[in-house]
Amino acid sequence: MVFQRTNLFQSALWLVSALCSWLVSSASAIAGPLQISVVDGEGQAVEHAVVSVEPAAAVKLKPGDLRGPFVMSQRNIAFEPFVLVVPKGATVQFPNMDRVNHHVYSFSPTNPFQLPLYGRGITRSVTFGQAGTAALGCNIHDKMRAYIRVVDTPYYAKTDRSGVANLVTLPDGAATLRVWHPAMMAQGQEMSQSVTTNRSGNRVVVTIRLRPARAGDM
Ligand SMILES: [Cu+2]
Repeated sequence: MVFQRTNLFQSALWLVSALCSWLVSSASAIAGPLQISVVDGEGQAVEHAVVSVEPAAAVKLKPGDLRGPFVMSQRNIAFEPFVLVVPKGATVQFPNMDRVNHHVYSFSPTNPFQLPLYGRGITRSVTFGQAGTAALGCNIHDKMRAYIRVVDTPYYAKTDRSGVANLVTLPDGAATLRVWHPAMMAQGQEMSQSVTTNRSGNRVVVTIRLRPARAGDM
């Protein structure tokens, strides 16, 4: 009899805790999609812009956010992709798909590193523990350029050829939207503005100023 009573008590306790967690999860509602269009001074779509959203209520990156894979390949004597965005703490793989050797480096204050000469089929990796931007180069091939943007939020995306980036799930409420582009004429090549996310979704158009393109820049 005593055993049964304990059982009943435990079931009641479980019900109460389930109810509590349901209440908590419905309080921090998930907002609808946020679509960000990035254009330049002439209204032209800007590709390769990284957009990231930092909710007003601070969000911590979870182990699942760092799962990846995050890959910066070397193929046809070029980095691929040109811009990679990863969450802080992510490990990026650098596979060499070329017949020639590469020596990948970044001298940026954010996560400086060097991967001494390595050849076809070999993958090296680097963990990016600091938010910011790493400009990549190769000691052998001067033309090889790419960027790794490290963000301190799980909510990020990159603009496509039509200058559009979509963030599908966001916490509801006020947030800071950051836009970064390697050629942006602004301190740290980034700008920020306030946005509000809500269930019905939102669209934001961001205009940025780009420095004039030089051969080999992009
Ligand atoms: Cu190289």
